[in-house]
Amino acid sequence: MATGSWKEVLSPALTTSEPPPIFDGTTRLYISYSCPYAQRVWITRNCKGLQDKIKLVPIDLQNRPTWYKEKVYPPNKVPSMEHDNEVKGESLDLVKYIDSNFDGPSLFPDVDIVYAPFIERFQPALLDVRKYDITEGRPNLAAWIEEMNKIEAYDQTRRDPKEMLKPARNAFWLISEVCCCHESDSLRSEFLFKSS
Ligand SMILES: N[C@@H](CCC(=O)N[C@@H](CS)C(=O)NCC(=O)O)C(=O)O
Repeated sequence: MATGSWKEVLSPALTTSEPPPIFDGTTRLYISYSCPYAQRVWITRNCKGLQDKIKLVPIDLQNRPTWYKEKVYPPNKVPSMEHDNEVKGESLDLVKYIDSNFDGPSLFPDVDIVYAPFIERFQPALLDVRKYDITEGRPNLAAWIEEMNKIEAYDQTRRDPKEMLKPARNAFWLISEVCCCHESDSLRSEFLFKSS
């Protein structure tokens, strides 16, 4: 796995600004800093040491530029990647595509790193909302998380855990509201208060 001790300077997420010069030969990875699907492709790029070959283009999903859907990726989701005059999507396909079409150490079959962005979000969210520690009684999982956190190519993509909590709280609140609408108090308590 390629490593490097330098920290990439990340540009602010694009909103309504002008689009980049699409199909000018630059390989661009369109991501959102908060998206775990995009993050797994971003980690792949870093693991293979492709920071100079694949340019990151961060998009603000809450205030998405119209050119992204119109000119880059009609499904309007991240991640997507512009390479060889084509734009491809779907995170797992992109992980495989980068692994087989670019230089750098091969990630397969050891692709645990694609799960890390999800654990990174579930762990603090469950701890915060349900006071549930997913690592308690699971030493293998705890060791796995510890190993993942040592990977610099991953570390560079991680966000402040506090940033992850707001969407998680909203999601739990939504579940709570849905259960209330269906007068399902027992379901609601199951979701929200079981372990608190
Ligand atoms: N199956 C897709 C999922 C990508 C996805 O859902 N991305 C979210 C952000 S995490 C997105 O772009 N959502 C925007 C939308 O659905 O409008 C993948 O693996 O790449």
